[in-house]
Formats: sequence, structure tokens, C-alpha cells
Amino acid sequence: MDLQAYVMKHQIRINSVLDKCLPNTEVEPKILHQAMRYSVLNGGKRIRAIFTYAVGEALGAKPSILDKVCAAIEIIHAFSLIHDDLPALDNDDLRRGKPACHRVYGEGIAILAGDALLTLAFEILATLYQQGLNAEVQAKIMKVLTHAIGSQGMAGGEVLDIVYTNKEITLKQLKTIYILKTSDLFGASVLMGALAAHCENKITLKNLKKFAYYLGLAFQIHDDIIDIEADSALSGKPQGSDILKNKPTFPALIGLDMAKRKEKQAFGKALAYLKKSSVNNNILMDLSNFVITRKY
Ligand code: GRG
Repeated sequence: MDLQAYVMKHQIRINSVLDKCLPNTEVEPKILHQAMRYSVLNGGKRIRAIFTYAVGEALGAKPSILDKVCAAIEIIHAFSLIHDDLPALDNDDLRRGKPACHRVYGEGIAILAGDALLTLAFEILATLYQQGLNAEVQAKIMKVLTHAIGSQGMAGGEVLDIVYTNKEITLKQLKTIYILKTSDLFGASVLMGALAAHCENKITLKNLKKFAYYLGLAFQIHDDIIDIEADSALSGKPQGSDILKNKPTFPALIGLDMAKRKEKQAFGKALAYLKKSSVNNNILMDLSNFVITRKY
């Protein structure tokens, strides 16, 4: 199957799973459920879930287990975007080309929609054993995810983002923020795909983690480049918004050309680790390539 067909098939699949996992807007508190559905179902590439599907399928995971794992990841991702857009953090009005959650529902509801999504993700993972996953693997999946989004993962990265705002920052410090904010959830996505297939091979898991580390870094540097080069109609956010906000980015620190070189280097390392892992296949290679060629 070519990449486009694979991506479309899995986007349709995960969107349908998410639709079923999210609370109905007819159930009280309706406004909270509306805000949750608005933020999860308002588009998005679903790249993290698609990586999870790709790794899980390559290793023979059960589809119903992968669906739940992928839903949890995309729900967590949506939660992080809601909170990231809030005035206290990035203060963005647009997300995925539409008004951010807090612009539609107000800040209080947006905060609580994020909180409810975070807990929903773990409620979904807590039902994995009903799909036949053994309890030990279920616990491992939850540990991988909690670590990736906690104080030494995504939440920690977001804190460093605040700490360094309007301060001098080195490339090394910025790289650390990118790893925590982006690579760690990418890492959790591929590892959870492997764990969902009951993969216990330590070398495979280690190589997949390193692959996601460098791919997440390349993804985030590419995000910086998109901010400068891409059309806002495609990217869903105003062109040059990082520059306007004076955000530290790779191009801001080392220039656009050097940022592109760093992106290529990170991508090269990612591919090397993917090849070393036993899950290397064309879909994963093409999907990785999409990360650094995407326009949005
Ligand atoms: C996770 C406990 C916890 C707290 C949240 C707010 C916050 C702390 C973290 C935000 C981290 C963040 C926004 C990282 C940026 C990640 C990123 C590059 C988002 C864009 O991802 P895409 O391009 O988006 O995959 P789509 O819209 O396609 O899903």
C-alpha cells in the first residue's frame, strides 16, 4: 500500500475510534463534552497514532488493542494542544486552522476539557485487558505514556519553554525542550505500538526509542521551518507567528540554512535507528520521510 492510502485509511480508522471513545454531547455537562469533541475531532494529521499503528501492525498487534492505544495518544496530544494555546502559555487563537478551544468555550472550560481528556486517555488504557492484553504489558504501556508526558517529559518541556521565554537560550537548551515536548510523545507512540504487540525484545525497543527521539527532533525543527516557509492556509496558523512572538527556534538561533542541515542530520540518525530495529518497513520509512517534507 502506498503512503497516502495507508495514512488515509488509518486517519479514517482513528477518527471513528475517537468519535466512539468521546462522551456524547447530549450527556451533561454538555458544554464540557462539546469542548472535548471540538478539540479532538477538529482535524489533525494523526501522525502519532499512525506511527503506533505502523509499528504495532508490523509486529502483529491485535487491531482492537491498537485502536485503544492510538485513541489514548491522540486524546493526550489534543489535551496538550488545548493547554498550550491558553493565554497563560502560548496564547494562540488558532489551532488546526480553527479558533482554539478557549476562544470558542472560554478559558475555564478549555482547562477542564484538557483535564478531562487527560483522564479519559487513561480510562481507555485501563480497559486494554478487556481486549486480551496481559496486565503486565498494560502497566508497561501506561508507564511509558505517563513518563513521556510528565515532569521529565512533555510537561517538563513546556515548563522550560516558559522559563526561557525572553531569555538567552543556547541551541543545546532548545534541543532539550524539543526532545521533552515532542520526541517523548513520539517515543511513547512507537513504543506503545510495539508493546501492544507484546514485543519484549530490549534491542528492538531501544532502537525504536532512539528512532523516535531523532524523528521527534526533526519533526520539531521542521515545524520551525514551516513557520517561516509554509502558506498559513496549509499550516493552519499565521505564517511567521514564532518570529512575531520572539520564540526561540532553530532558524532564529542558527539561521534557516543551518536549521535545515540540523533537521537532515536528526532525520539521518532517526533512519539509522529505524533500520537497526527489526520493524523497519516501507511504510515506516515513508512515514518518517513525510515528517520532514510535510507542508503543515
Ligand atoms: C502533558 C501533563 C501534560 C501537560 C501539558 C501544554 C503542555 C503541557 C504541553 C504542550 C506541548 C506541545 C504543544 C508541544 C508541541 C507539539 C507539536 C509539534 C504539536 C503539533 O503537532 P502536529 O503537527 O499537530 O502533529 P496536529 O494538528 O497535526 O495534530
